[in-house]
Amino acid sequence: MAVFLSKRLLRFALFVSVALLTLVALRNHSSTQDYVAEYLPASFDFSLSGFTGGGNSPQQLDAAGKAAEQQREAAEAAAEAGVAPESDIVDAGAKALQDAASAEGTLDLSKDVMDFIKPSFTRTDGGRPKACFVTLVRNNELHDMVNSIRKVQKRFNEEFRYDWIFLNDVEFTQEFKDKIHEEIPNSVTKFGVIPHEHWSYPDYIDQTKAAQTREKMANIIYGASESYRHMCRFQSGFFWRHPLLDDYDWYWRVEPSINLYCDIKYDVFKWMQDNEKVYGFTISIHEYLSTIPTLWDTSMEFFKENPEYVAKDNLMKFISGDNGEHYNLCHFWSNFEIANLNLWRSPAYKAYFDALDHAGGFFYERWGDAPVHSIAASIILPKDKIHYFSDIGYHHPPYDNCPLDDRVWTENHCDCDQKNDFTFKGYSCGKEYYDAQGLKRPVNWEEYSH
Ligand SMILES: Nc1nc2c(ncn2[C@@H]2O[C@H](COP(=O)(O)OP(=O)(O)OP(=O)(O)O)[C@@H](O)[C@H]2O)c(=O)[nH]1
Ligand SMILES: [Mg+2]
Repeated sequence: MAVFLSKRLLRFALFVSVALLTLVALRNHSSTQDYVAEYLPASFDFSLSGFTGGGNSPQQLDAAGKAAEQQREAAEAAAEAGVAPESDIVDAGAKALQDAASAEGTLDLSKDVMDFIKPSFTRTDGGRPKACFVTLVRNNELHDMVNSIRKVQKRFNEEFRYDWIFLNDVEFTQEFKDKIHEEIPNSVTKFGVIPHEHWSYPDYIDQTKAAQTREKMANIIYGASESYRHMCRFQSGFFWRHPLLDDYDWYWRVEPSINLYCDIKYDVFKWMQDNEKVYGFTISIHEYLSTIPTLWDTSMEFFKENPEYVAKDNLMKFISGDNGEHYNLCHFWSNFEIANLNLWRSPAYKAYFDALDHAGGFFYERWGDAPVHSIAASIILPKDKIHYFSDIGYHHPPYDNCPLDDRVWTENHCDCDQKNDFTFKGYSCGKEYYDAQGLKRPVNWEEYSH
């Protein structure tokens, strides 16, 4: 009789636990979806986004279900032995489902990229940002590199004295290092070789297919180049993982053959830090579609599957004119970046890069680091974290950013021609940027649009 009763009790407990588990799953489903819905463009198709339950992919749900099942079995055995009250069986099942889901990180909706970056806004050692210049460069670009360094030193760094990091896929020559030391004797300089796995094919890439792509793309700029693809992949997914950058939170990317046209009289890193900005640029431009045919769809697929990475109030409008349906090809020109390294170190960006890398477009197409950085920053950051440095006169062949504000131009001794400013010209994305940020265009912008 006692055995009969306890079996009935157990069946009842199991029934209650299954009912409660279903309720938990359903509740998570609607609340998660509601939470992310406001952060995503309306055109995001939730039916494709892995929202089959609690924001989990089917595999993750399976894992959660299996874990819950195991816990339930254990609880059932314990109950049979007369050690666990019925309520514990229910709690154990529900908890197992939640534990398994949050172990996958899918229910952790606080995985905001800003939580990851914020600690680097509050420096305790006198407020000086942990910042450096970072330059990827070849030995044979020494001359053009020295020209860039001279400009940056003269216009900014003689006063602020931030470190310079130089990276290369091969060892720097002694001549290269000596010349750099000579140019910047008062700055810390560090020279690093890139680890082989950051500049080579991962095992999931079909190298024959990659070689065929290079042949097919021979008539596209850098389409036939293998090293250019390694460079773009490195700038997208690895420069910030180089051990020499571990000591820093902020970087300014500098390339050979660039120019700074105006004095920069304030500490731009400190400005970024104090104003809690994350990504700063000077020039924006449209990408060649033929280099990135599947980048947008691959990216959207990732964000649909991982909607918790989509920032509230993001800058989607800058990169898409139809709320995420299509890419408008706009991107920040990444040869200049002043940004927070923790953006790239964040779980959100790392997962995004990983998805892109596995999709293979760095090699099977010719994905550039500029659209990759830009799509990520525009989606995973709140838009007020992105800053356009209209006051920094900058040149990377063939385009200029030249301050249109006469006061800024004069006070900072600029030597560029405002007529050459690229911001509002046809192929630029300045208009898209101003509109997406809700910024008022300069009064005289039309004068400089042709
Ligand atoms: N060490 C090394 N650096 C490279 C290699 N290819 C490119 N770089 C560097 O990577 C950065 C980007 O390369 P660029 O050739 O300037 O690419 P880009 O800016 O898209 O093209 P350009 O319009 O030609 O300047 C520059 O700082 C280059 O010096 C390479 O094979 N090895
Ligand atoms: Mg360049």
